[in-house]
Amino acid sequence: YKVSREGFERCSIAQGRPTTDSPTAVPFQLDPDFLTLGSNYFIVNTDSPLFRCDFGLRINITVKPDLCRPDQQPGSDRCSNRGHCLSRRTQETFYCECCDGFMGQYCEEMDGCHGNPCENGATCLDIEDELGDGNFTCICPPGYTGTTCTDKIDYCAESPCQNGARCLSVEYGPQCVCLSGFTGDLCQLTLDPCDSRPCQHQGICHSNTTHYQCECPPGVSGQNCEINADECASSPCRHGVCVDRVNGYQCYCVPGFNGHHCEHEYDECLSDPCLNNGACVDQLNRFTCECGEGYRGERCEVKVDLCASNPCKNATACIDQGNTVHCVCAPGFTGSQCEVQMNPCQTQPCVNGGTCQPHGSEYICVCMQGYIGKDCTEKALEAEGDTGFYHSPVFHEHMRILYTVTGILATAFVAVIAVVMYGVCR
Ligand SMILES: [Ca+2]
Ligand SMILES: [Ca+2]
Repeated sequence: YKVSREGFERCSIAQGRPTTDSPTAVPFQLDPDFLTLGSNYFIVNTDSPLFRCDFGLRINITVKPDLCRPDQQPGSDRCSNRGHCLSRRTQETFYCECCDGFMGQYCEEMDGCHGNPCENGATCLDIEDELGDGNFTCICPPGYTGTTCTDKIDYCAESPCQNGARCLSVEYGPQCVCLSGFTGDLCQLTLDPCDSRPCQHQGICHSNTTHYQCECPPGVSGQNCEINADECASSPCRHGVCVDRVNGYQCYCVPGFNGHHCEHEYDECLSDPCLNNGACVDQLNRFTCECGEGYRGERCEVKVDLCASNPCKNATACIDQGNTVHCVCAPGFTGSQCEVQMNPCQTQPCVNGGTCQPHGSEYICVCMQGYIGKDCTEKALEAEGDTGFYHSPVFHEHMRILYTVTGILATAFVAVIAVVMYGVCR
């Protein structure tokens, strides 16, 4: 049965068509009408359990076209008898594999380039012709000519170089070696001696056909203005590096100096860099600050606590006023650091001829006769008058209390008597 590919793979003849009346005939024969180009699938059908198709009674016949001879010449030789007609499993047709020296689909053409007839690296091209002759053409590399490129071309044969130049025939053409004063590919041009710009340092070139002369700018000399006078020779830069120019020089100052000759020392204090009233001192390429008491740092920017070292000796408070310290002294002391103990008698507190005697931070007045009180300001009572004795302030204080108490008691006594008398008389 001729079946479809699907039927072939499933071993089914359901869609098949019978190919012969006797499927078990040996040898198995197929009518060519059943075969078409490409794959043809067949299954042998039989009722015998020994010949089931799963035992391998399936046939796949591939039909390939024969491309080994022209269609219009069915009786002609395959591959013109100059090659083999063959096909490989993966190829879909039969084709010609030509013998050496032949080419074309049917090997009908002689390969004119067989054996590589072109020389000197030339490229060979076969010429197709009906006669099948081995004709070819060579494409020569530069510098070669002839049928097989064997001849070297002489580019100097026609003397292309002018003005007495020597000619060299090289790969791509003539090469001319010009005599002095000429230029161009063929030395056909006259050379201007100024074309090579011989004058240096902006010198101006003047020429006739063979000679030139340079007109040099100020500061340079020599035939080609090549000598640049050294204007730095006199060391004009006082604090800097001198660089020679044409007809001049330039000074590059070291840090801290300016001016055309680096003669000015720059004042780094101009910007007032020191803080907190620090004094600026101009130096070479820098400044220093002399800070007042109470500040430090490169720019006097750091505050120092002036009270930290306890400068005040006998004080109740220390006040940091920036550059100075103010000490608030305890009573009895003076001086900028309260270091001086005051004399309590300095103010002469004892009056009426009294004598002052220091007693620590206090004083005691020794009064003249007839005076009492801390500062001898009170007059003594008459009763005590001419005893010629003087009392200390403490004694006077006791006496005053005694008098006061006595007075109060006397007044109370008189009042009691008066009350009693008043009651009795009623
Ligand atoms: Ca110079
Ligand atoms: Ca300076």
